[in-house]
Amino acid sequence: MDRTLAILKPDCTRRKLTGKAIDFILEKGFKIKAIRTLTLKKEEAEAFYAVHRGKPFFNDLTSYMTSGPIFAMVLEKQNCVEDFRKVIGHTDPKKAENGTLRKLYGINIQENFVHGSDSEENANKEIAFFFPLIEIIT
Ligand code: IDP
Ligand code: MG
Repeated sequence: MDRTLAILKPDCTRRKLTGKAIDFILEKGFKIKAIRTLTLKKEEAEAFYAVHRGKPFFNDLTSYMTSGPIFAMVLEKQNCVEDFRKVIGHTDPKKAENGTLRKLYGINIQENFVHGSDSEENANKEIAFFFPLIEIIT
């Protein structure tokens, strides 16, 4: 079964929206195969978002992502990567489709509530970033 890496970002945790986000994700048919909460260190956030190094928002992004606890989750479903990207919506909450997580709860293009892997290849890498294999095998 296909898997993706989801992150409930610090603005979700800070506003105590974790439960609502998890309910929403489960109601959309995703299974949570693994979950953990942690606060990223700066170097960890920089490594996770390495593809964005050099962009104007990189420093703000990694500061924001280290500003408080996050929840990282391995989600499972058919067509998981693509379907979860649909569920979270456009990067910018203002442009996100109605009924998506970012439209419902995102604050702005940076504090946009949730992360979802953008390809199967990246999903595998991002899952391995947060979870040892033993935690996600059934
Ligand atoms: P994605 O999360 O929808 O895949 P990416 O372009 O991969 O979007 O950007 C990663 C994260 O960086 C976004 O989720 C958001 O938190 C932040 N970000 C992206 N573009 C901007 C921007 O133009 N200004 C500030 N933050 C941004
Ligand atoms: Mg991305």
